[in-house]
Amino acid sequence: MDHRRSRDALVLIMSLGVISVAAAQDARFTMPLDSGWRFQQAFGLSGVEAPAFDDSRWTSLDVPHTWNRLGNEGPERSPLSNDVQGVGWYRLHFKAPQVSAGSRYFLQFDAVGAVADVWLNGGYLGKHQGAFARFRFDVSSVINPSGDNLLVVKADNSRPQPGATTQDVIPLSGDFFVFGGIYRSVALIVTQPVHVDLLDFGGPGLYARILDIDATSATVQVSGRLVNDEGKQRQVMVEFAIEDAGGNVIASKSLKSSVSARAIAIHARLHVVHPRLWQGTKDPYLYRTVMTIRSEKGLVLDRVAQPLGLRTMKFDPDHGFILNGEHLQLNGASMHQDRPIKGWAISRPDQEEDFDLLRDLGANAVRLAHYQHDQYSYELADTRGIVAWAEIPLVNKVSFDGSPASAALTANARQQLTELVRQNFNHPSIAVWSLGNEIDLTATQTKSPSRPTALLKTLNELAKHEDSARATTFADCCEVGLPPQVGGVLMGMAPREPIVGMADTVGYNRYFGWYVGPIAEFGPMLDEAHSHHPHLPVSVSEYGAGAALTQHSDDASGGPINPHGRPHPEEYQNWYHEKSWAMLAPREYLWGTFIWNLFDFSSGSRREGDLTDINEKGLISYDRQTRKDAFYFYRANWSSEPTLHLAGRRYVDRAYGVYDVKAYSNATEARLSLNGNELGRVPCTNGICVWRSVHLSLGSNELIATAQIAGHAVRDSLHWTLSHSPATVRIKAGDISGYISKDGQRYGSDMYFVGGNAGGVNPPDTAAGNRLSVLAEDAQLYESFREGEFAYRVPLPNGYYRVLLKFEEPTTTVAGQRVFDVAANDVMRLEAFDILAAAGASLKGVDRTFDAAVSDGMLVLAFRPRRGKALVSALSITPLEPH
Ligand code: GCB
Repeated sequence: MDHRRSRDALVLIMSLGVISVAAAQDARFTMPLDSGWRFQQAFGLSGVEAPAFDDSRWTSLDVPHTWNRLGNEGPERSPLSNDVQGVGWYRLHFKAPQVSAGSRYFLQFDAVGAVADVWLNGGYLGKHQGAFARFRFDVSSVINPSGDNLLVVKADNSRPQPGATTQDVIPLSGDFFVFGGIYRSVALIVTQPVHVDLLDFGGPGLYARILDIDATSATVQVSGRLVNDEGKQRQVMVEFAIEDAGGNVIASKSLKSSVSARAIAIHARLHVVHPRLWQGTKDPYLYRTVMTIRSEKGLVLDRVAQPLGLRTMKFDPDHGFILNGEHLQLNGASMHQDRPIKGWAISRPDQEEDFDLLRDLGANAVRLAHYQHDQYSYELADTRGIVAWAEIPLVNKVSFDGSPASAALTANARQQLTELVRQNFNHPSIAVWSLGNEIDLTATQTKSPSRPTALLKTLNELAKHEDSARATTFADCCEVGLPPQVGGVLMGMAPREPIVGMADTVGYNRYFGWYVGPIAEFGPMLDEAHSHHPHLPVSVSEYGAGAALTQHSDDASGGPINPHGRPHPEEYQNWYHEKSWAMLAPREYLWGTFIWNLFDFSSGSRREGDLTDINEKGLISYDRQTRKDAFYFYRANWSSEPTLHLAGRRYVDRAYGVYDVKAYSNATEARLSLNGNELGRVPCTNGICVWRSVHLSLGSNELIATAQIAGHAVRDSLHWTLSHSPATVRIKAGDISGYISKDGQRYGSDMYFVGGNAGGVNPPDTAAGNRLSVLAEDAQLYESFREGEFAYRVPLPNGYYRVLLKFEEPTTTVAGQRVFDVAANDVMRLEAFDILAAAGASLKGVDRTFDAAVSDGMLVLAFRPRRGKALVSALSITPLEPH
């Protein structure tokens, strides 16, 4: 509590657990109800709300709490996991504070997942449907002001399906786990009979709209909702004030009011002279709007303060986001609200850490996905100058069968949108209200049509009605016209309703290079969408790729990735973001870009990378302990903090002896040394510095990068080991990961290739039961391949080598369709080779061996088609004499 408020505050004396009010004179106060709950996860209990119900054997705990636990332990689901979606009961006995007669009492829940039924002293208070918003009950007539009170909450996060308690509660689906329980705080708020409205969809009851700003003044329209619960007319004085960050009143207005009605709205216009603007991360300056209700005698009856940031935000279809009249490139990331073990029951320090990490990344925008986050997160966005995307959890679908949203679901979505807007109206950081995410998705994944437009239309109108000053948006998954593809499989296009253009702006969730389509199509797709809707401001609301901390690749472009499975080498995420950002950065028309995701997060349907129940597209691990390489790629591009990070640090035991070494840095140039030997200086472009063909030594290798950045000397180092002679090179062609053969030989992932395309006998996400296998002793060695016209340029010490090539014919059953030559350093070694003819059948392994001499440090193996495409599955190059 700060000095401004303390003079009006009640003094609470806590003794022996009884709270009494020493100076019961004025404003509201809040008594936390987070401690001392009893909990039981159970279906089918009855009579729990009755005071006589015996909960003595229930678990004692404090809230925030969730019974679910997901995604915290390694590749297998841990026995400690709890993914039960159902009912949990909470009971709390508490004593009300001693206050003056006639006081009003409100129970406040900051969020309960997902549907809450609440009883006080055996009386039913009501239901709240929706896992994310704050809600309150007026309990003045039910509370026992002097004795014991029993508060009972039934929390229900049943999986949404027809007939379920959650069937009309958004979200109906989503790639995140909806944790059950009282996962945010609970409080009792006590007010005088005349007070600022607390039952305005959980909102503060005080709302400030900026009508006009220029360099000399800002006009702010302040509206307060005043409630008189006394039952008789009351004369009061309402003061509206704007305070600067130092607590000085810089504008104010007092209005006399005679209140008889339950709730009336009172408005005033205030002027701020020479306003200091809220300027994003540059200067997130905050004023406060304060509403004070005084009695005729001048006593404070209630007081509410809200953040106020003076700024204008505009969206231009060609020039992106405009803050206070100036273009601002919004470099953003999305975040969920979960952590290992805690799930959604996160703390304020957790939220601060998340925002610290966002700022450390150099981001200036956040998408608080896919639902309303804790109030404190929006406050953090305000105070740190982060432009925020706020949204409701309308995700993936509006019904279970593809029909338009039901009346009940529409009502729930409207309620959740109203709560979002009212509760967060005053946060200057919020730029857009998002009406939903990928609600056109089901049409591409199933053949049922998606009919979201009626709901979108009503939500858009509602958002504009609630807040005419803010833009609306939504995150689109699949524009009509794009071939719907899932995991590389073309799906029948269901008749869909086009939704792009239904809100003021649009965000595209696009995963080129991951789920759908080649990465190079990302930029062109955006240009096409932009020219298709030339008047629509466009953002990229999601793009991202998975990265496992323990899975690695020698060259992330060497093989296809299975987006829905394992492995997900960390280096692929680096490659993906380097390529994606190169396309996004120059497109000035984009009003924002949001990486999916800043953190790994829990999702009950994922078995990917090296984890289970985790979506690992985060730039940072679920436990926030590890910033992945790609984090530093963005930091190098977005932050002015000196950044120098050697990539590939977790891939320690290396498959090959020669690599390009890469650092992410915002230096203009950087130096590298290997085991104390200087390797020279390279320029850093777009945040990337590369030292080509660095030869590792057998054993341990220490790489040290150094640079000067803005007068600071920076340094980063890592250790790689090479445990076999660099003269032995074994490559698994067309594979993004390495492989240990049945006879114990280590094959690195595909590397040193020039040209050709990676392929496999099975598309990467083929289900286990449908996989084709190759007839060979070590079938896996033959299942991937590189094909086309290509070469391998393998760096090797000079000498004589035996080259063993492994082949299989994946497609044709007719000899003569695929015929090619293989030359080693320009000497023809396999002439007019036909795999099918050599193997005698398709999908059958066949090997060829030849010797080759290396005299200038390089073995070039050229695969030249005569008919069809050349192909190879694996290469093993071993020295003929010891090295
Ligand atoms: C999306 C969804 C998001 C998912 C993400 C993914 O498009 O909007 O909720 O988590 O893709 O990782 O698949």
